[in-house]
Amino acid sequence: MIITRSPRSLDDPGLYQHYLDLVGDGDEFGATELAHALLDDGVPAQRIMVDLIGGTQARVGELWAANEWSVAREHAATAVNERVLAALAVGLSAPPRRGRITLACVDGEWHGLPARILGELLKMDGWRVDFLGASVPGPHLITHLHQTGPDAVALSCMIPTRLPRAHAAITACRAAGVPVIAGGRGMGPGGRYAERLGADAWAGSAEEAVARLGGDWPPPLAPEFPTEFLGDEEYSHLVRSRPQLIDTAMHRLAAVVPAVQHYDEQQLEATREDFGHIADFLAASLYLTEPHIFQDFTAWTAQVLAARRVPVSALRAGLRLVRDQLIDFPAATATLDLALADLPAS
Ligand code: B12
Repeated sequence: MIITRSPRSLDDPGLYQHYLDLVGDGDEFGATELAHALLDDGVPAQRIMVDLIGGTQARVGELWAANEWSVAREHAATAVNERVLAALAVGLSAPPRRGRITLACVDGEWHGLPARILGELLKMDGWRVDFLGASVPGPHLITHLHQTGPDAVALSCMIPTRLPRAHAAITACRAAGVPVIAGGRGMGPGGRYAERLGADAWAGSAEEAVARLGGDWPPPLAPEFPTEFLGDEEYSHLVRSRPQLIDTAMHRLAAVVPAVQHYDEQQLEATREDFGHIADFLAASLYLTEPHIFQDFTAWTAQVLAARRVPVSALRAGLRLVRDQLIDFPAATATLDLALADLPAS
């Protein structure tokens, strides 16, 4: 008897759950086998990479945020996802026929998988890709450009706190005569910050980037760099005073949130990191004069903390401790006030 089975398809929601279970279990073998089986069944590699691997990565992060998965489980699953992507890509690169691209995540940006996926799609489309990895310091990126002379830099920024560094990197790449395509969620809805930071192009997904780079690339270099000045006195003050701001807030926190007196070392460290994120998101908001960058962050942080049984009142108290120290800075206090007004009541 011949047993026939219908080909596996990405339209099957159960398949995503199965793959998530495999990566969540650290089962690299099983996850790779499933990805290869899809390829054998005729699913395009690009779809497996973007929809299955990329989609699952988003889910992995959400499970971490909801406190359903530990950091260790998230890291292990991310590592498996990266390995599956690499295994799937073997033998799929087209011979280089288009040109050479330097692909990097902005300094301080550790969300590396989206850029990796982009790199694989570009290679399949005939680009030679130098992937420099997560968190690439600007000067190293520029040295690499001088050494390799690429046709483009593709810069990934998933988190808005890295936008000031992205701005510096984009400016330096363009000064070196290499056009920049920017992407990643940190670039804002519709990529609106990419243009303000002077990028030559933006794409919202790996496929869009492939199409953009395969079209009329390079775009004519604008005769002048964008002249918009970003990062005023308030931004500079916040960046300079970041260490004292966090120290003072930590010092005063126990007085307003008594539970902090019983925090262990790990909880104190996590709280200190949270104040760091508050300062960095506020700075990014001021840099671009976009208060909603900070509002989005605080709304999301309220959910993350709630999943860890930290009441929203603690976040509110933390924001007020930061506000108290920035009383002479009207844009900063206005941004904090908007975020405070937005938080849920309890
Ligand atoms: C997974 C994840 C993590 C993992 C990262 C694991 C890893 N090593 O990659 C962990 C849990 C460690 C993590 C940590 C943090 N994260 Co996180 N994370 C996510 C999550 C859920 C998924 C990101 C992802 O990989 N998506 C999968 C890819 C494939 O998605 P994609 O965006 O569709 O990718 C496409 C495009 O963006 C585009 N693209 C990407 N790069 C480029 C580049 C170019 C040139 C082009 C053209 C296109 C392009 O092409 C990609 C493929 O089609 C997102 C939320 C989300 N749903 O995206 C939050 C998110 C990015 N994280 C966020 C935050 C705040 C953090 C932390 C600060 C949390 C904390 N308090 O510690 C840290 C910061 C880490 C750091 N410094 O970088 C925020 C960012 C805030 C914001 N307003 O945007 C997000 C948006 C969550 C949220 N608020 O909803 N995170």
